[in-house]
Amino acid sequence: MLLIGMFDSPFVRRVAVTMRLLGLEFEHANWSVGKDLERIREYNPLGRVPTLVTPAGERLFESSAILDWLDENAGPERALLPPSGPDRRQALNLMAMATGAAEKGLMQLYERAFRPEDKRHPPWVERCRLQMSASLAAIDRYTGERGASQWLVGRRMTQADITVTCAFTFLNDALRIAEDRVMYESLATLAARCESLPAFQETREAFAAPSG
Ligand SMILES: N[C@@H](CCC(=O)N[C@@H](CS)C(=O)NCC(=O)O)C(=O)O
Repeated sequence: MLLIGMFDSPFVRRVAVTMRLLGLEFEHANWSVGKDLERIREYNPLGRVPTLVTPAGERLFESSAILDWLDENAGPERALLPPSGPDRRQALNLMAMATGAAEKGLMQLYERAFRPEDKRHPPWVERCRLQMSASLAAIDRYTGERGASQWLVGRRMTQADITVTCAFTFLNDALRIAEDRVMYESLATLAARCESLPAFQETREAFAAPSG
């Protein structure tokens, strides 16, 4: 199996952590969306990561589609997303807020990485920052109400914990939201607990801004 994309991407990382937790071996193509775009495009016409090449040679795009395939192969007992009902809906909502916050963070970073200074639009960056912060605050509130020593959904770690942690760590690294950390205390506690586990430590990579 080949996983394409750097672990400083929260989308690539949530796939890598999931594969580690499921005990799946994979080769890692540590390619940057900046300098390795053409190589990535040979596998994915959109030039995006993560892209996964399965043992059968299928190419899978989009982290959610890759996670869906990994869960299907893991079987119902080991799948990381709850199978149905309120737990599944809650996990999907938390994951949508976390990936949405990460996307809004990326848009702020791409404004700097890919646009010349005179083409940047501060109101757009501010809008993204607000959306990102509101989403993180909602996850933090939920985590606090649930109790930061618990998993986010049910009684074991699920994809919600993995995705929320990968998004939070990425945003802390890339945008220094740690300055606001007091706003996200419960979320930070949960993320620190996850980050101490081997599957997270083995896939930790400091953020490197892409250059266009
Ligand atoms: N919705 C996608 C988002 C993936 C994504 O935005 N990946 C970034 C890296 S963090 C990327 O490939 N950026 C290059 C581009 O979109 O041009 C997913 O979940 O896989």
